[in-house]
Amino acid sequence: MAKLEGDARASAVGELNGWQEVAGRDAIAKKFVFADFNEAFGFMTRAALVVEKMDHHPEWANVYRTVDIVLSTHDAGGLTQKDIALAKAMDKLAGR
Ligand code: H2B
Repeated sequence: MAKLEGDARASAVGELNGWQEVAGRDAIAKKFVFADFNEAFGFMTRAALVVEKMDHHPEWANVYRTVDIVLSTHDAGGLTQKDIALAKAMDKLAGR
């Protein structure tokens, strides 16, 4: 999968809600804050199934009711359409 560059990258990232560029690397990030741990971990569990099906994995960390997620395609060394697709799938799962 080819890295997103230039206009294609800008428009792909522009389609997303609340995902930010990560300083110093070619990646996007979003902090999800849920009502409580149960909601946060339920999201992670549902997302894990999607992630395995896509064979595309997040960098993520959970603290109580927050889940911090960074998406980048390691095999490509940067952002690809796979990251955009996973970001959209995660937003849908989280209802954002
Ligand atoms: N996830 C992410 N985020 N980037 C990758 O390059 C990647 C992955 N590669 N999940 C996949 C797995 C690859 O290593 C396996 C062998 O398909």
